[in-house]
Amino acid sequence: MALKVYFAGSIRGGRVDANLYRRMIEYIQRNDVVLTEHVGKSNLNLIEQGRERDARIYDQDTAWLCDSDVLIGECTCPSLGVGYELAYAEARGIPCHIFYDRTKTQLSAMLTGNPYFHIHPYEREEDIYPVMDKILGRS
Ligand code: 6K6
Repeated sequence: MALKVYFAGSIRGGRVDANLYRRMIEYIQRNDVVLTEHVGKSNLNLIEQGRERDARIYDQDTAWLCDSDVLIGECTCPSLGVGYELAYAEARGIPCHIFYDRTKTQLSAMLTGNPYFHIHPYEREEDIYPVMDKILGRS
């Protein structure tokens, strides 16, 4: 059966890796369901539109998280929201896989120091996909 994947990536933390998120999401979507496809879209409205709109985002995202089988995060670009989602998922026992480009950043010790998280440093984008196959039970 198709897995429900919560893909986490920076939005207000910066969109420098948005195209990478899109490619990772498209790869997952070959066989599985991504609940958060919007994370890979270009032309996102990054402007704060008030707490009511943000409350709807929070409610929707936490509901999707609770419904997901696995969280896959791309964490090269630091994001408070992604950090929050990782802690939220951990508290609910949802498996969390974190990718980051080790040539570009060092991950927070609050992630690398927590044995709950599966950490996947990579140096080239093509290294991501075989690991993703294992996570998604494709190999
Ligand atoms: C509309 C269309 C696309 O984005 C929007 C509005 N903003 C958000 N919509 C949905 N989820 C969001 C939005 N802003 C942040 N998030 C969640 O937090 C995503 O699931 C990301 O994984 C994470 C990014 O957090 P920040 O702190 O980088 O914004």
